[in-house]
Amino acid sequence: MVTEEQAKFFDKNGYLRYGKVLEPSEVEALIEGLDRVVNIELEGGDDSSVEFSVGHRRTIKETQDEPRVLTQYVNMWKRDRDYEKTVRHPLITGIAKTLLKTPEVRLWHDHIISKPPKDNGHFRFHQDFYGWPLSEPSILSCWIALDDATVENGCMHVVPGSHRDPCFAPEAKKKELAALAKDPTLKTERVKMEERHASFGVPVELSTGECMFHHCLNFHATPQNTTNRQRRAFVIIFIAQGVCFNRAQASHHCLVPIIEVNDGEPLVGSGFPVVS
Ligand SMILES: O=C(O)CCC(=O)C(=O)O
Repeated sequence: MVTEEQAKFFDKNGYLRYGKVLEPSEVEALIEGLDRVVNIELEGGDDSSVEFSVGHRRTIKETQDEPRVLTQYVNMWKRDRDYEKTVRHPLITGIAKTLLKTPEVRLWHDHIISKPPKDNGHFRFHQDFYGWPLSEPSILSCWIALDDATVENGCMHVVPGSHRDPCFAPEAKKKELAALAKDPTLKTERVKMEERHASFGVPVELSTGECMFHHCLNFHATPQNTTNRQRRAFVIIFIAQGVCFNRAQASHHCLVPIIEVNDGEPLVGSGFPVVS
């Protein structure tokens, strides 16, 4: 499933280019499910859960005001059986448990992230953790290519080891926020990283059906898709046992309204199922 060497690589570098996890027929089923959801969204959308409207256009405009940095469809597992099967995929969840060193993994959320030709931009370096209302960085993402992902069409670029760099750790972030509140022009290491082009990172090219994992404190970015092909990925975010709701870190996150536990309590509930 995952070798000791792969687990060590992940610990040291904060990412792992794993390889094939889905068969072509499984990818095809996911693409069909996505097309169906996109059509529903373009015909007015499904508002049966708050996050379904997030991250994408619900109308096709003749001229786009601004290219979207990325196009997103959150919690596909609630909308399509094949996606639900994929978030519980034994190989994927088994690797996630090993890399997170946890007896069980819970789903934080999944999403399709796509860079459609002619409507996408450069997604700058960031660490996922600080965008989520969660208590500790025992979280990882599995990024599955639904199209061949290359440098030209905006594959993932990672900064190896950045997840262990004390400059970018939660304690440093707190101090930095306080310093930036006093002087918003401060050029901290984080600000410098955020301003770098994706090419600063290591590209992780993948073929359709292959995946990579990244730690939630690992800096990553994706460049613009400069081709005429789609670049679609299905991303599953797993949390280790015991991660709690931490509202203050990202109080406006789209999933906050469906969190049923109190602030500070372990995140549980039907919206965040244990998947292995
Ligand atoms: O797929 C992309 O373009 C960005 C993905 C990303 O930032 C993530 O999965 O955390």
